Amino acid sequence: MTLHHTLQATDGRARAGTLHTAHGEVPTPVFMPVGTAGTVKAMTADAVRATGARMILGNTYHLMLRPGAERVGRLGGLHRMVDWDGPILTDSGGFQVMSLAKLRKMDRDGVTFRSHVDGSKHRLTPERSIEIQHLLDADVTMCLDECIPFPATEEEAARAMRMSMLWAARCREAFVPREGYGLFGIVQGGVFPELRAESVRALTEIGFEGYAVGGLAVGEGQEIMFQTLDITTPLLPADKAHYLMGVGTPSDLIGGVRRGIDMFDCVMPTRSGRTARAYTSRGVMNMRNARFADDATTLDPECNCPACTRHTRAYLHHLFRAEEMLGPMLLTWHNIRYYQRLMERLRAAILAGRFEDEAARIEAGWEAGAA
Ligand code: PRF
Ligand code: ZN
Repeated sequence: MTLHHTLQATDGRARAGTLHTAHGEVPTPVFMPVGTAGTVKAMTADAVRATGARMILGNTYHLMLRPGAERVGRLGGLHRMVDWDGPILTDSGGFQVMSLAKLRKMDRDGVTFRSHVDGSKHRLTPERSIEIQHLLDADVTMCLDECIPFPATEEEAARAMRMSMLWAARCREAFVPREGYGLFGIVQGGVFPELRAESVRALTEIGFEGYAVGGLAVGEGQEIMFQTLDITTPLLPADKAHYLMGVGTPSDLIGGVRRGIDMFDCVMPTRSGRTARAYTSRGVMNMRNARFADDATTLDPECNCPACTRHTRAYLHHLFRAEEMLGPMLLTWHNIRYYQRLMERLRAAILAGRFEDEAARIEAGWEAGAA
């Protein structure tokens, strides 16, 4: 059987399920730490596992440029190269080309661009993106799509969405099915309800092992993102996994789960960890802040990560002020653990039929900390 998703419980539109993959089962809702270039930055694979993370994300764009997809294939695939025996989802490259590459030239067949690393010229087509993701040995392969910036006109959103749907059909053709592996389609269409509905119809007609909502968290703000989810997730096949790409803050994750999302990825916990921002049960804290210099208390008393169980806020503050590597390492560990625990709590609450109670309890903690 190909990769698939089963449901254990629903509470409102929130869902608790399991993603069944070639590299094991993943309880959902799930947050996938981002391992862009073959590493979750500042973390060993053992450390990532110790946070409770069960699935990570890798990037076609970065890995095709360095060390090269064929080379990763020769090294036995991404799991072997990074020592991650759990499932891996890879993004298709289109989004990263648009945000990182230089001199991009998009045509109906694909996109040509220059590497942000060394300026060398490369081309991604739907077929090449799928081939690269096969070489990486991704459990979940993503279709090549075009994510437009916000704001965009309805004409521009329609053009990009329809081209992405043609590319999705070519990705489906190019994808070689294997036991436990799957291909996800990506819904586009900006903030326009009719375009989102047309995109879902096009993708479900082709048929995928899972469905992602793309084109959100690109500057539209949380309210418009939630409104777009409200009109999109109810249209997705209920028996397939729903993945919200590149999202988000803890508040975004609660709102996404509430609206029927099963999977998330975001650089936020890792990137924030490297810049001294800690997500805690009492809200966000910047560990560089002078008020932590003599603070001998625990970063987050509700957390069981090494930063919280073995160190003080004052020590974390010192590490960042002294620009020691251990600062980013400990805070990345903490932030990923925080995101994992958030997902664990939401899943348990859905199974118990008290999702809204738990969401309110978590949000009350952030507000108490802000006061
Ligand atoms: N498409 C792809 N990857 C993505 C996005 C998208 O729309 C987003 C949007 N938030 C993040 N990553 N392929
Ligand atoms: Zn912690």
